[in-house]
This record gives sequence, structure tokens and C-alpha cells, in this order.
Amino acid sequence: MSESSDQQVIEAAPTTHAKLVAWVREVAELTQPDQVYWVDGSQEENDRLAAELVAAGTLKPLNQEKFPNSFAAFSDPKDVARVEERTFICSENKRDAGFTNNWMDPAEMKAKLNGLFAGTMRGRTMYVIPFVMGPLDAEHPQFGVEVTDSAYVVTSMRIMARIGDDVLRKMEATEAFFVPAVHSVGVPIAEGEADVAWPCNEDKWIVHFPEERSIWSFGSGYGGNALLGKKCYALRIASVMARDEGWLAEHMLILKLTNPEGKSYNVAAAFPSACGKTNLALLDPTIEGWKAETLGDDINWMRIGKEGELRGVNPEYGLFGVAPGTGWSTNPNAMRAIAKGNSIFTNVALTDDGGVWWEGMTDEVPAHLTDWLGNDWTPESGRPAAHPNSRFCTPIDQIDMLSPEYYSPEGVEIHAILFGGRRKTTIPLVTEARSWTNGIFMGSTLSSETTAAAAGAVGVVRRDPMAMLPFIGYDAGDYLNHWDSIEAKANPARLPKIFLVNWFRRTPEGGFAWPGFGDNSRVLKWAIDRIEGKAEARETAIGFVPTGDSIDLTGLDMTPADVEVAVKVDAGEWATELASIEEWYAKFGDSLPQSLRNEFNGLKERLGA
Ligand code: GTP
Ligand code: SPV
Ligand code: MN
Repeated sequence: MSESSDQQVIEAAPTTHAKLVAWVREVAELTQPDQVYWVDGSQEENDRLAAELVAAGTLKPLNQEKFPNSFAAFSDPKDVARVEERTFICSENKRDAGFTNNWMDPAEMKAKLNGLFAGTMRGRTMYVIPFVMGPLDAEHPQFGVEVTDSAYVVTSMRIMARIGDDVLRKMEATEAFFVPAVHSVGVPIAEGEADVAWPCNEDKWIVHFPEERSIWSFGSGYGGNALLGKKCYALRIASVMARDEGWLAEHMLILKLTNPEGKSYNVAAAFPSACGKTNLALLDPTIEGWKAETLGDDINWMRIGKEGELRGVNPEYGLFGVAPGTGWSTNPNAMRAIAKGNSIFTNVALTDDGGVWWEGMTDEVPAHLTDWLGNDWTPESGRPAAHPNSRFCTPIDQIDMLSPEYYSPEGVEIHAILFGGRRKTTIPLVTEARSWTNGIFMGSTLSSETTAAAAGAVGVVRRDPMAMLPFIGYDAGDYLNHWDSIEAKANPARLPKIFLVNWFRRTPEGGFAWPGFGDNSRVLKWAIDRIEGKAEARETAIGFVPTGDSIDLTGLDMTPADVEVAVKVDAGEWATELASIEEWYAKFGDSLPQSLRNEFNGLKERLGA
């Protein structure tokens, strides 16, 4: 960067935060943008950026009557999901990254990144986005600054996190620590060359330095690869902070439920990507007298409160929800939030009147659409109109059922934790853990069929501990040990009960064994009644499952016998499962906590294997 533009960075910097100014200058020197722009987060600024993105062809304005202030974006078909193979945890010691992460020596990686980022922002604007994860009035606000050459990232970050001037003022007042996060699409523009609508590089690198708490992302503009406050900070980096400071950063929704007697419970649930978190977080209960309120749909930061209770906070500000399967019949609360506008849709299909559509949005399929690739589409086309990982990005305060406690810096007490995955067989609809450590065992062996949320094969069963497999920022065995250690740090009487759930089990005939969605409230009711000692259960080798008639089926076309099918513990299936768990646990080597090995041996014994 030339002397004069270097000068510009410093003079134009609207902050006295010396470390921040120095870091921004350093990144600008490396990446060589045409200009540096500090994002203030205002509506006026957002409108201007959106207009520029429309002119560039990145955003398409939607029908303003149906979707006010909303836009559609279409990514490069080679940039449609998180890229786990290209995601790295560069801890000082390889051992600290564990077997679940890709690792490279930090010095080697930095040399690599210096090459990749050198001049990468030529011909572009470098945006500086000050942001905070969680409420700005928290006792210790968790700051970050993302530097990016993508205006699409700026407009999306404005929905997903609290950004801009207010954050910067608070940050500079104490010269606060911030997580530095550098993002580039990796496509410099040469003099006189035109840009494309969705610039990205075939070579992608999503890199974390856990000791430094820093993030470098190159080559992708999509979702968790590029909106660095989300998975990169709030899970990978935050999980390391949480280990060091005695708390938990988890891939969980938070839902508040109030029973007909007016007593409230907060449920946190960890399901892998595209396995139902947003849907459960916006649950419309189908049982009489129960009320549900949303607190979070993807990330939960849990700390131990003054009375030894676990308290959860959602650090995000928006929803980045899977579009397909979100519809008026399955998730009306999400549909109402979306209908208020102010949203960015990525890789959905367009209707002829300038609206959006995706598989499962309406029962009736439109006769004609423009698919996410820009081609004509009809129901006879024989391919999905929207990409399976297409997303809606919508401000969280547009959810009618949002709990006022969402804004509380202290968060809410968590009364129950659910771990869940997508399994056609073996795993019952719901199983209550026998103890905290037994619950950690359930979480540690959580498994799910892979989805389109990450690049790679779909439908393959993989183990996904606490739904955090792609997000644990350190050694997975240490992570399980950290979870197990929470029991001793918390008040035993206030520890949440743990449950394993599976909305996706099939009957021998092939259909879903459980209707899911709003009817999941019936399972939550059973879980809460278990906390209160009011619901019946049958003890099995793997834990406590509901008796056929202990699940409220009022108004549902199902019998207790159907429930028995959904909660069956099948000896043959569990023999296969045990072998698979044994294989999984072998991967941890010495770092698997002994307490979990004991749990495994106990299960084996109870199953008579
Ligand atoms: P990420 O944002 O990737 O973390 O996904 P998520 O966990 O929030 O998943 P989401 O709620 O968006 O659901 C993903 C898919 O699962 C959608 O296609 C839903 O229709 C489907 N789904 C969600 N809940 C249920 C359920 O209870 N039963 C069935 N059968 N499908 C469900
Ligand atoms: C997930 O994959 O878990 C998501 C989408 O929530 S992304 O933000 O791309 O990680
Ligand atoms: Mn997610």
C-alpha cells in the first residue's frame, strides 16, 4: 500500500482504539484494497450498499409488496456450503487440534496466508465491521472486527450480529480485546477488469488460530465460511475461550416453554446442521395450553450463574435458516418473520412475480419458476428449484414469538438439554439420560446422516459429538472432558436433565415414526414432566424412554402402540450401534475421558453384549 493511502487508513479511522487501527493498517498493507471503509451499521449505509450490490448483479430486489426491503442472491455453484475439508485449527501443538480438525503448523499456515492474502483486495473496497456477539451491555461484551472485501458479507453481518458505531464506541472506551477476523473472496480485480456477481476462489481456506483467537477466511463468500461471527467466532474460537474460562459455547437452539400452570422452562438443543434447530426454536405447540417463545436458533453460550445454575445466551442477532422445508404448514413462525422483509435469500428460486420459493414452502408447487441457477423451472424439471442448502437471513426481532429475555445479558436458566440427530433406525424418539455423565455419553456418541449444509456426500451416518464435530476449536477428548467437568462446577440440584431425541426415525414401512415439527411439543412436554417427576418412563439399557401412553397424543392420529414403535430399543440395531461407537471412541485415543469409557462399558453390559 502506498504512503498516501496508508495515511488515509489512519486519518479516516473513526476510532481511538490504537490496536484496532494498527491491525486494520496491517491488513490493508497486505491485501492492498483501493479504499478502506469503516462500517457504521446505519440504515442509510445499508441502503447504499444494497443499491451497489444490485447494480453489481449480486443482489436482486424482490417484489417489495410481498418482501419489503428484501433481496435474493445467487452464489457461484462452487460456493454453496461450509467447506469442512478446507477448515483448519492451527494450534501451537498438533495434539490440541485433536483428530476432528485439520491442522497445520501456525508458522507454516501464516506463511501460506501471507501469500494468499497479498494483494487479494486489489480493485476492491475493504470494509471494517466492528461487531459484538451477544448483548452490548453484557458484563464482558465479546467483541470482534471482521475485515472483508465483500459488501454482501457486510449486509448479511448486519442482520446476523450487532455491528457498527455503538459497538465501536464501547470497544474503544476500554481499548477492549476483539477477535480479529479477516475475510477475502480471493478475487482481486485488475485495472479495467469487470467483477462478477459472486466472486469466489476455487482455493478456499477457513483458518483459526485458537491461542491468538484470530480468524482468516479466504476464497468463499457463503454463510459460515464468510460471516465470521457465526461458526468461526461464536463456536470454534469461543469454544476455546470457554474451555479456558469455564463455560460452554454450543451449537444449540434455546426455547422457552410455559406449561398450562404458568411455569416456564428453558430447553437447549444441539442438533447437527440442517437437523431441525431453527424449526424447534420456532415451535408452534400442538398441545393445549402450552406456550413457546424463541431465544435462539443456532448458538448458545452457557455460563454457570451465581446459584450454580447453567445460563444460556444467544450471541446472534439474526436467523440464517435452511430455506427448503420451511413452510406455512411446518414453520409458520419463520414464514411470518420472513414476510416482514429486511431479509437476504441466497440460492432460493424466484417466482414470476418477483417473490421467492423453495421446496416445502407451499403445498402447491408453482407452475413456473426461475431456479437458483437462473434456469426456467417447472414441476416436471425433475430437479430441486432451490439449492438444498439455500438460506434465509432475517433479523431475529422479526419473530413474533421472540422472548423478551433474548435481550437479557444474563441469559436464561437452562432446565433441559437435548442432543439429537437424523437417524432412520436405532435411536428412539426420546431417551432420558440416567445421569449427567450418561448424558455426556449420549452427546459424545451423537450421530446423524449428513446433510447439504456442508460440502460432501449426503445421507452418510457420522458421529457428531454435541453436534459440534465441525466446530470444536480444540481436542475433542478435552472437549468432552470439559463438558463432564461442568457437573462439579455447577449446583447439582440445578443441573439440566439431558435427553437424546430423534425426530427422523422411520417405521418398518418406511414412513416417519413421528410427525415432528409442532408435535415435538408433545415430546418436550414429556421431558418437562420428567423433570417434575410427573411422567412415566420405562428403563431400558440405553436410558429411560416414554411408555406408550405417557406421551400426550390428544388430537393426533396416533396410538400408544405407534409411540412404542418410535421409542423401541432394538437389540439387533444396538449390537451394530455398539460396534460403531467402539470404533468411534477408538479414534480419541488417550484423550477420551475415563468416565465415558466407563459409560460405554456399562451400556455394553446392560445390553448383554
Ligand atoms: P442449520 O441452520 O444448518 O444449523 O440447520 P437447523 O438445525 O436449524 O435445521 P432446520 O430447522 O432448518 O431444519 C432442517 C431440515 O429438517 C428442514 O428441511 C426441515 O423441514 C427438517 N425438519 C426440521 N424439524 C423436523 C421434524 O421435526 N421432523 C422432520 N421430519 N423434519 C424436520
Ligand atoms: C450450519 O451449517 O450449521 C449453519 C449454516 O448454520 S452456516 O452458517 O453456513 O454454518
Ligand atoms: Mn447451524
